[in-house]
Amino acid sequence: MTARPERWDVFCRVVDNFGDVAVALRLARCLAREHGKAVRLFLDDLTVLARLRPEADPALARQEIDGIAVWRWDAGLFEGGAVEVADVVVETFGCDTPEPYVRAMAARAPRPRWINLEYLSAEEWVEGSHALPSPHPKYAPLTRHFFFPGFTALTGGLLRERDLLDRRDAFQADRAAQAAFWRLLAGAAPPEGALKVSLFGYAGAPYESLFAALTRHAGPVWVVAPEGVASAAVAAWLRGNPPGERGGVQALAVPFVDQGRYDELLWACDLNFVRGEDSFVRAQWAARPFVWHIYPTDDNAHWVKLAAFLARYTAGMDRAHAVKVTALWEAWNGGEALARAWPAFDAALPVAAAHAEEWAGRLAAQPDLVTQLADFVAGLGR
Ligand code: TRH
Repeated sequence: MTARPERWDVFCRVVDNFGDVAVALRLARCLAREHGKAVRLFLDDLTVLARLRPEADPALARQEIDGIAVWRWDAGLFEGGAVEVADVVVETFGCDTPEPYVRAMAARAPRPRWINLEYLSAEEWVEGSHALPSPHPKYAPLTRHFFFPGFTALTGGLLRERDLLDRRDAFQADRAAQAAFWRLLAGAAPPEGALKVSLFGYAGAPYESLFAALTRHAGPVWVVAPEGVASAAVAAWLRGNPPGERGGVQALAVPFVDQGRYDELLWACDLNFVRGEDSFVRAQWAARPFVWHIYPTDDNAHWVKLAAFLARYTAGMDRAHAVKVTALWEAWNGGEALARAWPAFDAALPVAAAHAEEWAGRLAAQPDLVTQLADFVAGLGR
């Protein structure tokens, strides 16, 4: 008789945008595919899932996507103990496991192991907080452990599918695959030798100023912006010009692509503007230069996080290059004109490309987040 797979329940509430679902889905998928877990993903907004995985149907209360059971987290779903508690429970980003479910967890023997997956930050305090237990105030000894993604050996690491880097390398070495990718996405291939740029960011970044700066690049430029804030900025900048082109820059607004294709877009470009959490990590795995638009918070805490990441990312660079990268990232996040920061950054792109490869290689030497999480949970015993 074969043992039944360990059952994991992952909870996710959409705060805004795509990142919450993107991370929860990636985590659930790796647990199922790579670690043989039976995973249920409870999600309060399936419309976001359907953007990332068009096969998802927001009208369905339950469906299977990528080997995961996806359950719509409707009000009242957990009342009366209607949902059986799993062996391991993961709440993402402090989304609060529903009270009736927590009560059932406390009553279950053996008690489920309980994880809160936190947001990614490069700040130093993360190492001290990673894996700390927190007994539930009402249902002790039910204990939740805080699991922090991160960039160092003393954190939980980063989400990375087992085959990701092999698929990236194969794609980046295959010109025919890239040409087919561009044909499908844009209906044409970029001009030979073009600087290929993907664009994904929040409102407030200096898009206009970036486009103006790109017109000063020595050679053709090809900008691709999936539907959203960035594609609207492309449309605004192109208004009144021949379709798709202005000042030597070909700029394309394309549909929002699914999560798998978005990786290919990052792999196919020479420079990626990314944001939030998940696209930020994917850009690092793409091993290409990137610019991060951090999720802005009202208390300005994002500047501290940005500085923490920049400090780690630029630590291995020569000083002059670190200054160029920092200046451009700060201008992008501050909504300032890029005219001053761009030329030096642009000229240093070949150096940045070598650094991006080296950085990705360094991160890849660490175990991925889901492997670390599965090991950590196994170590908690039963
Ligand atoms: O969408 P984001 O801004 O998400 C978030 C949320 O704002 C969240 O509340 C916040 O806390 C978190 O960031 C830090 O950015 P993110 O995290 O990069 O998620 C975007 C996802 O969308 C990512 O998986 C890539 C994917 N994507 C596609 O699949 N296709 C596309 O065309 C694009 C542009 C992105």
